Amino acid sequence: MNHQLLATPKIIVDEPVRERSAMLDTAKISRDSPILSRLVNGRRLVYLDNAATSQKPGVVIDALKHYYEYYNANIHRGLHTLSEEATAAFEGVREKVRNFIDAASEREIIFTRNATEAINLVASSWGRNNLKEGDEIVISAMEHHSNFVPWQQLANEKGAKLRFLELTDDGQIDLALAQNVIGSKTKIVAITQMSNVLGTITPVAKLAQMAHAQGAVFLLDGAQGVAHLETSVRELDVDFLVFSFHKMLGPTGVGVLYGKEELLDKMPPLLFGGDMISSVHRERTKFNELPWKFEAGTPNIADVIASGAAIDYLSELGMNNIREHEIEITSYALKRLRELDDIKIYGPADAENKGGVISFNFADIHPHDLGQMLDEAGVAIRAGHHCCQPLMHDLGVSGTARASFYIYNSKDDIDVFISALKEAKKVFGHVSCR
Ligand code: C6P
Repeated sequence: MNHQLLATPKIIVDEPVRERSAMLDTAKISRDSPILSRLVNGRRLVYLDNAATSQKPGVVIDALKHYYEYYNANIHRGLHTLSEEATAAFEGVREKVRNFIDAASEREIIFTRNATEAINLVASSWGRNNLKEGDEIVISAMEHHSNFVPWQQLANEKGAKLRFLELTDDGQIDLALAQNVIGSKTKIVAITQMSNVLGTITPVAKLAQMAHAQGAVFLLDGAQGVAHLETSVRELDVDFLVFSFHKMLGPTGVGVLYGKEELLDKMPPLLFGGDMISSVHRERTKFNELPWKFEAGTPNIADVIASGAAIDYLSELGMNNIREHEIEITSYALKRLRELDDIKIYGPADAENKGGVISFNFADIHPHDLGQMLDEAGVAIRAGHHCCQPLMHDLGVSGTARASFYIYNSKDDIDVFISALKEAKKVFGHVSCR
């Protein structure tokens, strides 16, 4: 075992210089997440890998600890105090989620392990029961593998066709071409709310309308979007929405499937066992009502409860303020990146059309090398194909470097990031001269 990895991280004593953005007090928000005051390779951590997962405020960590220390029990089962308290806290989060995404009923909120599991649930349960040979499934050319492979596999199994919404040169969904793709054979349109590579924010309401006009259902992959954009399932009129809490300040291991009640009602359960039944006989089983019909076995009680603390934290900041802050930070980062020579930035040019995600290649440095060099400067980014290999193929690259921002990032973080890029270029320039 590598004990170095387990060593207690050094904590910064001096408060880092952080500029307050117009919308959010990034200095205070940074102090709220203990991990953001650690050192990495002797430097202040500048965490720019938020599209992969977000850091957690103390209130979320405390909610986890409080559950285990004070009322740890299984839910929906016991009649004792601890079980009743745990059940109330768990079901209370379902109501918070309903309110956060503006769903009509708690019956429409199903807890899963992550967004991926939620998409697989729809593909397996709804898909297997509603698709036949010759039907069409429409996704876009920038989907994450989690919103790609389940549909590809379902299409193969059913003899259905997987079709694609193509992108314009600046990484937006080409709506003119979409008219030719979403047609009478389309049974489901499944699209990301925000690309995890290009940052593109998609025209969800318009696409949902186009799907409904053809009698198709619409699934929104909100894995990137829900953490950053105020999202109302009723305003957007989406049939399914999926997302993961770990990208929105919550713990890992909790995802959500929202589905319109009339659709969920008709779908068979995916997993069978405890909690998802209403009565069991030797020959037959009557399933539980929504949402528990889809939640077999003991759920991730502690992490769901802590996810409620994440919703409270985000709601207090205000989703509109979060969006405004991200536009400000992303505009600044785009401006500073464009000052560099040899940079290729992918996706929409304007921060108004994208979330806080910037993919780029720089000075012929392999994205993995760049990631390592930046790590030495304490800057965490992601490099690679970002689980979007078909998009990488379309872009003509094997991978990109990606910086992604959230509520605690400041312009000061961007300046450190840009300096680290300049330093990397100096080092790699020397290496290639040898
Ligand atoms: N993207 C990234 O670094 P899960 O793993 O189930 O929580 O989320 C899957 C997923 C689905 N859709 C989109 C658009 C996503 O970005 C992700 C996760 C991370 O880009 C991890 S690969």
